[in-house]
Amino acid sequence: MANRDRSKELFKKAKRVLVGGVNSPVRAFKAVGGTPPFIASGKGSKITDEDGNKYIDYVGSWGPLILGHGDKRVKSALREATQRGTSFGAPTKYEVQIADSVSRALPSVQKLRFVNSGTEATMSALRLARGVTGRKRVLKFEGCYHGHADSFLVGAGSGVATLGIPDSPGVPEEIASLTIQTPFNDLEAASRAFKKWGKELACVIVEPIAGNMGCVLPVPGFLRGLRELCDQYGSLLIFDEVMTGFRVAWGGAQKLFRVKPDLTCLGKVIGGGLPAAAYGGRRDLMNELAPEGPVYQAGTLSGNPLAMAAGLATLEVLKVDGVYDELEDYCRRLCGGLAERANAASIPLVTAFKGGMFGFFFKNEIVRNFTEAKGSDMVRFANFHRQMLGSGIYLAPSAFEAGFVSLAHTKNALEETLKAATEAFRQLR
Ligand code: KE4
Repeated sequence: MANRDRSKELFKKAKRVLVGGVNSPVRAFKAVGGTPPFIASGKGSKITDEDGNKYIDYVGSWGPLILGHGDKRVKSALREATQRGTSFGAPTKYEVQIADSVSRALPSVQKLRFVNSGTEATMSALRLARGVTGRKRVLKFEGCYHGHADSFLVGAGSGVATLGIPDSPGVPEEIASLTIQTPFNDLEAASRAFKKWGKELACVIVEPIAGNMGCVLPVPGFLRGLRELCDQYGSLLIFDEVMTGFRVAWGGAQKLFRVKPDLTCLGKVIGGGLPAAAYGGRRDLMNELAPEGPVYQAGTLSGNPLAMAAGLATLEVLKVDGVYDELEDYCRRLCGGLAERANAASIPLVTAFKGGMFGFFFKNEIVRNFTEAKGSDMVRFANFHRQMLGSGIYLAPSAFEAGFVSLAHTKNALEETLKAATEAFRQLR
C-alpha cells in the first residue's frame, strides 16, 4: 500500500484552517473515504503526491488539463505573459484573440464575456436570460450541476415539474421556488413543465452531456426537443458547456448534436488550467449586458491576461484536425477495456464516453438520468476507486463525476490503467 504519511499530516493541518481541509468539497474524498493525496506536481498524464507516489490522472483538474500537466506550449505562453505583467483591469489584445477563437469555434457564440469561474458564467447567463425575457422561472434537470449560484442549488420538489426547494441552507425558498426541475433525458416531463410554466420560463439550462451525475449522454431527440419547446414558448435555451466546451469537440456538444442554443456557458479548458470561464451567444442578447445594455455583470479579474495566455495556447493545440478523434479513441479503448475486465470478473459495469470525457457505473443497464445513476453500486465504486488509487490510478473520487483524458495519455498509460483495473475487479468479486 502506498505510503501517504505526508498527505495525512498535511490533511490534518489543512483541516485546522481550511474547511474540510479543502477548497472544494469533492476534493475531500468523502464519497470514497481515505486521505486525499496532496499533489506536489504534474507532468504529462501523471501527478505526483507529497509522498512521491505517482498517479495516472483522470481528473485533470476537473477538465481543464486537456493537454496534460506542464504542457510546454502553455508554460511558455505563461512565461511570456508574466514578463508583461499579471493583471491590468483593462482591455488587452489577448482577450480579443481568444474571444475571436471561441466565437469561430462556436458560431452560436456571436459575442461573449469572460468571467472567472463556471459558476459566474451560468449565474450571469441566467440573469441575462431573466433580464431580456422579463421572466423569472428557470427549468433545469435533476443531476445537472451548473455551479453553486442560489438558483441552481435546488432539490427536486415532490413529483415532476414542481417548484424547486432549497438544496442547501442559505438558499431562500423564494429563489429556489423559481427553479423547476425535471429528469434529464425526459422530454415528456420537460414538455409538461412547459405546459404548466412555459410563459413564465426565462430559460432552460442544460448540460448537453451530463458530467455531474457521472457521464450521461443525451438520448436522441432530447436536446432538439428542448430547442423546439423553447422556441414554442419564447424561452431561451442555455447550454452549460463549462465541461463539454472544447472537451468533446472543437465546436462543443452543440456541434456534435447540431442543436443551436441561444446562450452558451464555457469554462475549464478555455482557461488552460488558470481561472477563466465565459458566457456568450446571440449578439442581440449579449448587447443587453452592461455597458451596452441594462443587465449588470462585472469582474475584477475577468479576462486576466495570464488565463487568456494559457487558454489561447491550449485552444491553438486543440484546433488541429484529429485531436478529438485521438482523445475519443483513448476513451473508447479505456471504456472497452474496463467493460471487458469487469465482465470477465462477472461485475456489472456500464460505460459512456464522448470526445475526451468518459464515465462508468457499477450497474447492468445504461444510465439515462440521475435516479438511475443513484441506483448504481456506490460501495463497489468506492472500493474500486481505492484499489485503483493504490495502484497509481487517480480517478474522480465520486461516482457522480466524469473522467477526463488528455493528449498526454499514452498507450502505456492505457495499458497501466487496464492492468490495474484487472486486479481491482478481481479484488471486488
Ligand atoms: P466552477 O464554478 O467550479 O468553475 O464551474 C461550475 C460548473 C458549471 N457547470 C458545469 C457543467 C460544471 O461541471 C461545473 C463544475 N464542475 C465541477 C466538477 N463536477 C468542478 C469540481 C468542483 O466542484 O470542485
